[in-house]
Amino acid sequence: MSANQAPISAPLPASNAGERRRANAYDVEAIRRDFPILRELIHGKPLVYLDNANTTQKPELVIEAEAGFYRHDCSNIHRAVYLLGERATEAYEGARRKAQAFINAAHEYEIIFTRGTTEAINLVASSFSRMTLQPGDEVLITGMEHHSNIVPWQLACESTGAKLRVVPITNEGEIVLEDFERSMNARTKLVSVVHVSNALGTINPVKTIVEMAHNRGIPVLVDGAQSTPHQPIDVQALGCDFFALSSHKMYGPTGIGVLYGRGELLEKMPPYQGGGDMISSVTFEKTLYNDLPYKFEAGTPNIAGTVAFGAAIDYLTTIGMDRVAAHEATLLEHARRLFDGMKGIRIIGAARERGGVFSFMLDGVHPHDVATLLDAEGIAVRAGHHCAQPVMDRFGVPATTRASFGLYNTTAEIDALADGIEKVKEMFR
Ligand code: C6P
Repeated sequence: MSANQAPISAPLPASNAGERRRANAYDVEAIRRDFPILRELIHGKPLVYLDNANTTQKPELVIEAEAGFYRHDCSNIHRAVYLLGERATEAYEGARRKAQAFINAAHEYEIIFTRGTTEAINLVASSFSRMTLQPGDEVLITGMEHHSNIVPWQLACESTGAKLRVVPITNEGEIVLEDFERSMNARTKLVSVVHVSNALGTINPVKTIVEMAHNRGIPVLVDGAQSTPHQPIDVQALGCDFFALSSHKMYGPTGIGVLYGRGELLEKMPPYQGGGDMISSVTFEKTLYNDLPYKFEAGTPNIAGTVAFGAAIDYLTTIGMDRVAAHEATLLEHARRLFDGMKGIRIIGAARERGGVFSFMLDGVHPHDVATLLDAEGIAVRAGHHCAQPVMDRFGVPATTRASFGLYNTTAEIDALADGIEKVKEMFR
């Protein structure tokens, strides 16, 4: 134990964790013991980590899976005939099957590994657009998108002459479905919409949006960066054509994520990048491309990260996403009771359906000062525009302070946040 760590009982071995979860009700203290960083002291105080929308902390078994790959199985994939190569390939492809099961994709080949949500959206914006968009066509997004679901479409529109169209959001931070319906027309070639807003917490009715778009024959991409870590995802039930997610928001490593795509669309789409592994044969005259999913996975990927992402999926599956969702709903309810009606605070975003994201402004205090003062209390929250500048513009603020919850947070930590906010208010009185 380092000098920066608070003494707590040792984590149970990973092999016991599953048994423990199945046997017991949601045991947040046992879950916390799986995360070594939660024993860190920050400025001498216990860490209260409330920046889960930004990235999540990693359980011991994910850290061990990544280290274990390098210790025992390190080799490149899909090309070595020796045993290590076989083990590495099996571990990598095993993670693909885990991701497939986790989001209930119909086929393994519909899971494309990318660096994360951003690259997954860029892949579609680049490849699907080259195949589809003509001058005058439209791509439809909403006013609450992350920059990762805006800029790739601006680039695609610039290179094809298509137009980006935006469905506005209300003062509550919701989209009005009738506006959505009205914004689609014969030129709309793709709808790309965030499932859960990282800046407002709004949960969008993506199943309904998919139905509305499909009635007009328009495919739909769902940005699932902020939904996948918090609720069960079933891409077949949602009916979407593409779904993007990031491992690092799901208690897995950075630099790995997934683009789910419906097989028949992926089959038709041209490659995104060229290089090793995405080919079946190359001559100077002509290259034939590999089958799915490899057609979209050029070059040596983040193998160890992918294997550890598989371990993170196992971890979430063992706990159960429905139980994660139920736990986080109690956190949200607790936070609502504390913050709704608190003096001197303005909550940005009041959607009826929302996840565990609290964006707020304190009267007369800059969000960065709020976050810095909370850090002195050991509380980690994010301040800034959250890569959603159009949302900030919509609400007339330059930035917000944002607390976002994860599966290991407790109501006591939300109380600590409320106490911290009171202290900040006191200092600026
Ligand atoms: N939002 C946040 O603090 P990447 O970086 O590719 O893993 O995820 C990008 C992304 C895409 N869509 C949404 C809705 C997101 O929230 C994010 C990442 C982080 O809110 C970092 S800006």
